[in-house]
Amino acid sequence: MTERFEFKLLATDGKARRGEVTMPRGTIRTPAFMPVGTVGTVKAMYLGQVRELGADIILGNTYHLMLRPGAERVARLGGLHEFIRWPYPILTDSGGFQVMSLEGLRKLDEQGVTFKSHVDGSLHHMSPERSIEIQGLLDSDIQMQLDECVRLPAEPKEIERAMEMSYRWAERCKVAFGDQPGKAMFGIVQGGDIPELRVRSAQALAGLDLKGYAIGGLAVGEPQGVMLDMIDTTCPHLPTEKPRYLMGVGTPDDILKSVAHGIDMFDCVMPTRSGRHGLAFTRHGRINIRNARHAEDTRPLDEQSACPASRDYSRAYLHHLVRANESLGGMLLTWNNLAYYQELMAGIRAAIEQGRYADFMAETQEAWARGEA
Ligand code: PRF
Repeated sequence: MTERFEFKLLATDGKARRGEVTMPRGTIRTPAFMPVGTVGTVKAMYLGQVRELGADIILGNTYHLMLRPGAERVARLGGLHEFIRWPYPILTDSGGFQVMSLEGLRKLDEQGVTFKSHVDGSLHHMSPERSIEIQGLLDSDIQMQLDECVRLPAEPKEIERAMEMSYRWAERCKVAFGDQPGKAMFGIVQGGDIPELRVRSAQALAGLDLKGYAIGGLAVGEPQGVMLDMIDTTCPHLPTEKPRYLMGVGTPDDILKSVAHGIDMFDCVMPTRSGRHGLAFTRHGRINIRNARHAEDTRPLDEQSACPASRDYSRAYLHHLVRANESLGGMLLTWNNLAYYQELMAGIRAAIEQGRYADFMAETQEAWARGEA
């Protein structure tokens, strides 16, 4: 296994890229989907299953883990990988986005973010340096800079202020991270829905020569077309030879299209969270299993799937479990959804290798639209 964090482009097809991140804890095949494990668990899944489905990396959250069980405690327990029994790469988000997403008292200025814990109401401060320190205590393999994500729509002045401060925080995070050859710290492009700000953010961050770049501040209320336009505006100003991560995206359709615009990495709570709420993603589109029309449907979600959750249980049973609020309902739907997301990513990677990404996209979208029954 390699000692250094490295990214190799293996193939391209239009703007779509097939690549590989290698690092001491493992290889990440890109385009990659990272299941979200906010508090040290991919909810309702055994990590062994998550691995078997094809996940090369999972995501953890600085904000949640610093509050409970605490970063220093995780470090004393041997680090996050040992604690949760996932020996493969982990990416951690820096915390600012989660603080701002949660209700309650929070304040953000040049120093960082001050917030009240959702666990016990205690007051906390997180600077860019402390965010990196926490991510280090967790022993995270890919650490994210602290940034400020502005919800859209927003005033241009506000978007500009947040983007510029995020850049200054990137500089501070880079210094705090220092030189760690086997790990990476990614910068995060901000700039809302304003092309000129996106370009400035990307160019400035590219100048820091970081090991990877995320595009943040998207999928926060704007139409999908605006998101894809912002990706198109941003990517030409990021170094070709570094991975590009679109944060918090998205639906299978968002992913399919964003890959076509040059994105390499994704994370989203969609397959896990909506699974727990009764929404199944399949090759034939979405199925809301709570719907009464499934009550006596003996067909599985997808009889051709290799995943037992998709293949072996009737829709009627899944409907019953979800309606009865049984944990197994959320477990089986999450399993189905993560299986589908990873199958989609494998299909995407194969199609780019074969130079048939446009056809793959069209076929995949047709199958979703056709549905069945
Ligand atoms: N910044 C950070 N995490 C994020 C986002 C961001 O802009 C988003 C936006 N979609 C999701 N997660 N740090």
